[in-house]
Amino acid sequence: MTMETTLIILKPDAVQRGLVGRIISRLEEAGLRMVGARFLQLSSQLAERLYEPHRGKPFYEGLLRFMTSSPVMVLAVRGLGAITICRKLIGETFGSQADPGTIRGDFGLSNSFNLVHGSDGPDSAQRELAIFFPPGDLVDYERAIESWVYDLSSGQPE
Ligand code: 3AN
Repeated sequence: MTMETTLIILKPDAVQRGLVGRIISRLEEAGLRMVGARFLQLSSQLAERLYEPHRGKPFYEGLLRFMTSSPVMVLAVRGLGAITICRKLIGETFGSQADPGTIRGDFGLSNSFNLVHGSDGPDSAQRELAIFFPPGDLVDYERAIESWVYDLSSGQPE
């Protein structure tokens, strides 16, 4: 596994329902490290950039309306294999199908209001992070607990 950074968005329903802290806790408790954060209401332009790959799909217009309807919390999250790990922590796309134990499975029921976005691969992570965090904006730092989150005895985190 390699050290990765992924884009996580706590969507308008997460903010309105007061779940921001609990969802961030899920990521922190797993050992992931936050390296960027922004709280903002998405403009149409930003939402269109983010969801460019979905342009033209039946749910696209509704998705843009939802994502611009209220503020969101945008996070850059770092860890070994962070992209896949975050997708697993988030759960299946539709809240109604997401397993218990996942964020979507534990906190939601709706298919369109599904609380969290997480980049689905290295290319989308890079593209999506660049939308919200200009070069140099992410904050790299050492955590005191790092050697308990990862086995560092080989010199590489494992
Ligand atoms: P995920 O967020 O699990 O990666 P994607 O990338 O397939 O899901 O879809 C992006 C977003 O579009 C989803 N988070 C969800 O909000 C919305 N979406 C996807 N498929 C549908 C659908 N069939 N109906 C309504 N919204 C959808």
